[in-house]
Amino acid sequence: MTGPPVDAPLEEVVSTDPRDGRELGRYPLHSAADVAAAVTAARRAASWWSGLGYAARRSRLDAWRRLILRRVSELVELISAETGKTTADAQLEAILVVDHLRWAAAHAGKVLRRRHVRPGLLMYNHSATVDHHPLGVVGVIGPWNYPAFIPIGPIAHALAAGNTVVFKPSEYTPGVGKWLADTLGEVVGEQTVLEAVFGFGDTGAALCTSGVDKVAFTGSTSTGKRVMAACAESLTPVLLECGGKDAMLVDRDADIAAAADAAVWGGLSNAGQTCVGVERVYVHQAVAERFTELVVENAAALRTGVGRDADIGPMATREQPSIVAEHIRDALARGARAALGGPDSVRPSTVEPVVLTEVREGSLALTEETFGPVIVVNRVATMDEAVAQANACAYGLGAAVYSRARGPQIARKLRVGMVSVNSVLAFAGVPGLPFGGTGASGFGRVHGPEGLREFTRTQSITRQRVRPFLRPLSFERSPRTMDALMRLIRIVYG
Ligand code: TXE
Repeated sequence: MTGPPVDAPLEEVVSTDPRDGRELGRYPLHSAADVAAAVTAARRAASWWSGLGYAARRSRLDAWRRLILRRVSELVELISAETGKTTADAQLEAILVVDHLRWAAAHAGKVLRRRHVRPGLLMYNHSATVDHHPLGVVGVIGPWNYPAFIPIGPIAHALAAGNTVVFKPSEYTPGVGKWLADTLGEVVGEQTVLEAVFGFGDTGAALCTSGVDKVAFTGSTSTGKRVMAACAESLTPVLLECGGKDAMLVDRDADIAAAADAAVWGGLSNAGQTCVGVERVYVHQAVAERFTELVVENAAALRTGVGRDADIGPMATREQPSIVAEHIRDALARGARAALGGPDSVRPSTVEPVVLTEVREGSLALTEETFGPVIVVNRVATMDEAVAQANACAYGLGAAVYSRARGPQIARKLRVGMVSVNSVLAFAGVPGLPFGGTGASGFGRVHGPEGLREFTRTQSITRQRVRPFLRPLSFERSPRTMDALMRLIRIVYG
């Protein structure tokens, strides 16, 4: 569980700017009783919201999107202030927010509408339909690295599917959480369909046991396990997005300059604090030297700092630099080489780019999420070796493959939820694509049709249209009936 960002009195969450330590705002620390009250209110609003239907919800969510766009500079400024990320990174985040919100609102009706299913031979006399009902109230627990983009996935999809949401933003980014809830409140005035609750781990834990109908969590794997354990008590379903250790694979026929550019951006943008950021690169030995040179050259040219002209901003939390430093020290102690930077690159709030090569198996930089501007570049003899090494990791979130001839072929061998071929992170920008991982990266999907269905209860209904000729579902069935059915099945399916 994380501690307060500053030495705050316990009844408040204090948000500060990692660039200069300036206080940005104070938010009430919500107790378990406050969370329960928010969930009760959300449950009242849920029947009204689900009763509106897809078209009316869509028009309200579209109005929210337009409001966000009108005031997008506010959102960008707030994201930058609470996370320290550069304006360009915050703008990209805001663009993704709007795009995913638009998609969820536009597609919920199509994806979730009643579907007819062929009844099959045995039940030929029935009609069969599938409905997707909203669950009711969804609890969303958000992280600090993308305080708007990550939670908007479950929030937009849950709302579009007809649920209401109680959202606990990270204690580092309560202001963004409040801004999202307030702006939606401005366009949906009748009832509160998105309520923000503030606090640390205890508030998140209270949300898990508050009686919500599902919890969508993004954060560390260790906290994800605690969330799942808390939800197990009441069989509350969970969706867990628990981070990654994403690999990029670079084949000998790849566009090396493009791959190096992508590795540097994918690994270092947002100061490396991206769950689908590039943390490890496996590059074919035939091109490894050239690739590594370019990565080092490109990374060395970036400006790190707290100023507005920086390419890499400060780390978003006080804890993160020490985790990054530990991973660098551990890799070097086990025999890795620092091709750029090293332990001295880690300052109290900023971390300059670090490129490590020849990192040995078992090093923390290969097994644990570093979540900092550190790129591991290891060479491999074949792409099969690259795939094996990429897969030899507990995490399985995303990956990237650079290859002119064999990109998708290599991608399909990776045990991850998403892959970008000849680009990085592109899958996160396609709203129709489900987003999520496997293994220690969690399970469940946000975005795309799967992301909408996550927040629904599937109900199957059969309706008998005519009385059957044979009646297998009755004690009145005779041995002759069953024999006739057996014969029929053999003829048709045999
Ligand atoms: O996350 P936590 P932290 C990874 C990253 C980072 C590490 C630690 O590697 O170094 O996690 O970050 C709430 N019940 N990622 O400690 O604790 C908490 O208040 C319910 C990856 O900041 O997992 C916050 O809102 N909720 C990741 C949220 O969980 C609880 C993004 C996440 O916090 C809780 C963030 C509890 N018992 C960190 N304890 C990504 N992949 O995007 C805490 N929380």
